[in-house]
Amino acid sequence: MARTLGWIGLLCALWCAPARAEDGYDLWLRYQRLPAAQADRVAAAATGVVRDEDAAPVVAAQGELVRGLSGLTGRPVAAGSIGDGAIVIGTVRSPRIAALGLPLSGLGREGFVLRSMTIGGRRVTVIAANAPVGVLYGAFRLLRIVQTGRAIDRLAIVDRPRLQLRVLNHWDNPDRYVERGYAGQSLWDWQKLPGFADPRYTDYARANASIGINGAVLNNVNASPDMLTPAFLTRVEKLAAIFRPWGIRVYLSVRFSSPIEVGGLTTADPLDPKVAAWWRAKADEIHARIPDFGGFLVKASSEGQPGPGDYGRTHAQGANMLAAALKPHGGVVMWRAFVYAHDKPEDRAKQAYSEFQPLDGKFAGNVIVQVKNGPIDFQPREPFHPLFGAMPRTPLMMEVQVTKEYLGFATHLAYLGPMWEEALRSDTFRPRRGTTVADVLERPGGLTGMAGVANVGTDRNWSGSQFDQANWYAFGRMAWDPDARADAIARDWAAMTWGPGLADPVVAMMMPSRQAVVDYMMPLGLHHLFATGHHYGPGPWVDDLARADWNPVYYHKADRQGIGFDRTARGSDAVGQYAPVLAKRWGDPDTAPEDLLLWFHHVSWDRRMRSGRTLWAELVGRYDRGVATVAAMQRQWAALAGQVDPQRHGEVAQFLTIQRGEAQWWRDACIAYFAETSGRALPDGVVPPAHPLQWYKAVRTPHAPGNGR
Ligand code: GCV
Repeated sequence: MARTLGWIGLLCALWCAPARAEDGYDLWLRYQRLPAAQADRVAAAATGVVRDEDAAPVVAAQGELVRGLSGLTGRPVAAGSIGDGAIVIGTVRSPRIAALGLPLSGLGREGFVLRSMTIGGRRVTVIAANAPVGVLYGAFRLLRIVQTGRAIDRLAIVDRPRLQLRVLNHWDNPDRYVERGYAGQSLWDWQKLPGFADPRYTDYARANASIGINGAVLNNVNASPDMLTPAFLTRVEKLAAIFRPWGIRVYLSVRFSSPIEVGGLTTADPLDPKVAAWWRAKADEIHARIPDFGGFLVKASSEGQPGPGDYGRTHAQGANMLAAALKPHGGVVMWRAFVYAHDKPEDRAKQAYSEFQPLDGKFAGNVIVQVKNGPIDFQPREPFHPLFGAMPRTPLMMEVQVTKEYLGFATHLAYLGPMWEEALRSDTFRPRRGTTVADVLERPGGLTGMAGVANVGTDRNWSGSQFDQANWYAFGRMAWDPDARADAIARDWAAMTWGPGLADPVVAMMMPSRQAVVDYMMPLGLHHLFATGHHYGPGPWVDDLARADWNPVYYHKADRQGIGFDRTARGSDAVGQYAPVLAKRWGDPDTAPEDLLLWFHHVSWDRRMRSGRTLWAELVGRYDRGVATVAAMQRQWAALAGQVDPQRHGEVAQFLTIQRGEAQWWRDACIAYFAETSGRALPDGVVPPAHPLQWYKAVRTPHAPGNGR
């Protein structure tokens, strides 16, 4: 029997393994040849790609279809004329498309119709839109359908994005250092720009367009004023030109004090007419170079960044001044609500709400407030941010972190789709039950959007790991449709990235992976237990940092009696920032979800949990469950050897080994610390940490990347 299996394995290695080595550069756009029968079916329905318009996105759509379908069918699919199997693409400007009377009204610039139909007796597939970029999105949808093994002969798809601004925020510095980046250097090679147009810029834009991302903020929110100097703007102009055919606008993060640093003024007071005039002139200068420039992203009066607060002005006054400068050109301001100040004694989780909620309705029409998914800072699990639903007269966009600053960096496999789905589907109960965060983002009549802090860099695989590509992919898909399901997205990504036949086992690894990180790092609502600065590895004991709210002990408040942050009315009352139904539910430890228990409550170690275990036993059990899930992922991946190209398989296998070791490190360090703090013995049968607590406290990781600077 073992011998037979050995032969089958060998044959499979010879026949099933893809022919060429892969390094992940091609992302989910690999366009590898389909199995023969399927390739034949697609080839019959895709004989050529026909267009009669020259707009750059339509040309790009044709090129991508030719490239993709040729690869997938293994036969040359060329630009062609209308015949059986033609793919006819275009906008309503094309008489041929206009004559079809397709249901394009209400689809805006970016929506599309994808339909199998007959033109002049020929069976064709039509991709039609109101504007060229819609055609491009329709082309990528058709390719996705083919890549995931679905049929294309009876298509009747009408779609459009649900949010307007779907942007990647790059935290890239001018020297190419990426803050919280785990995938190499910044993609933007400022030294070689504008002379050298690295082909990678086009591939970046293609990848974004394939998932509907339509904006890129090129630089870090901790912004250098240099970005606004002509030397950089010439280079930004070049990138904008490369991205334009792919429907991507560029944006810049701006430093609020730039009028002083770059403009030579003595103030950046938003109410000073000279300051407003400087920003108007700067916006004019940028738009003269880049007519479709998207606008500014601003981190102000937060974590030491300058802002309107320096002059006693509000965030609305600061944002509106910039908005006025951009308005004549159609630009927008994305103003971040991630603010907290060291001189405020208020619970950090409350500060953004306290500062922004009273400003509801005070922002100009081309301002959108960018709110992180949770009230602290991209932790493995947070409740949704209380500002969602609490500013009904202000457009809000959600900011998520695609790069995994707090989820193990690039080496830990953690699919973030379920985390974002959890936030987007949260019921805000504002103004009424059933109003989810996704509904709040879609608020009609103003700007809408979602931003993701990018995880890409110069690594060949773009994201630092093969599986982190899935987070880039999922971000785009959820920004397009905030009600999209994480598992369906994972399935598409897995089929395109690893092959349709591997979707099931790969999705089975991905779906529990984020909860695994929660479990082995900070279960039951614990948060911010990270070692100092780089946020790599455990540091629940840290209590010596300058600001109270940078210290893990501030967040877990563990002592002999119990653990957790009391955010009820008896404590900081952060729970009071939510709708009354939620404040009541979450404010009672008996009705709060156990996954958020220690976020909102300080409870006894002996508290009886729903499992029947004490809190202490439950906590230890969760840590063990996290490690066990990683061990299971290792086994699942090992079973795919021979079905995945060796290079990518080997890379993932090695990363899983690292993750397994680090999950154990987290589990052991946290259990050792909480055992000592609580004075409790380990529950029966639990394997003790490998080392005493002092050993974990002494661990130093000077090589950990991505630290702020
Ligand atoms: C860009 C966290 C990160 C910082 C980041 C900040 C922000 O504090 O650790 O690196 O700064 O969030 O979102 O502005």
